[in-house]
Amino acid sequence: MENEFQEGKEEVIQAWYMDSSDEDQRLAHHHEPKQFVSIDRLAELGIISWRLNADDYENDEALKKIREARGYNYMDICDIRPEKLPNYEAKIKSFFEEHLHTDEEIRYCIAGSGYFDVRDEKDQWIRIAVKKGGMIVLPAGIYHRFTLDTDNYIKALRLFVGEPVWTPYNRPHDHLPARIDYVDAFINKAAVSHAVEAL
Ligand code: KMT
Repeated sequence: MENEFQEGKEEVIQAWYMDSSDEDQRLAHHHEPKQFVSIDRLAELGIISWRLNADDYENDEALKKIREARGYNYMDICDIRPEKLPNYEAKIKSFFEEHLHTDEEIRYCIAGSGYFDVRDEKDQWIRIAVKKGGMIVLPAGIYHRFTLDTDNYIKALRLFVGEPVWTPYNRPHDHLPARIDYVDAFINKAAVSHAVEAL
């Protein structure tokens, strides 16, 4: 399943290491020169992604297949733009607080675009730019945050297994079982594989 629906994915999902400037969070925050991060590296951090046909999300067999395989029975739409989202400024601020969830965060961008930032195994920020047609899964326990880009608009499907729980646990919440499991499954492994590559 993780290897299906990959064609053309790099057109809608791109990732790079962020610079540390405290300029507007909506800017790209590239290093100079740019330091792109491959989809394989994201997979090492437990991040899964697909490219789907966002013009047909209501009838799309590919989306159905993913939902069935991964048990994503719940789905709703969030429309994030200044004129649509109640409490826009407060919500944007809370999305950008570094946090984790005790379940996966599954988002499918059907219009607009946005940035999902995640921490790598060395605690560096990787910015994942997602555009229309990009679907990503951030694993339970990964520290992350979200921001709109300078277009100020994303429409995304939110999926979930069972009754949705959106609670953000702002960093630090290292004692939560979801965090401990994530560190065991991905952070320690990624750190070891990079140490071996460096030998
Ligand atoms: C979250 O939980 O951070 C969000 O839902 C961000 C917006 S998803 C496009």
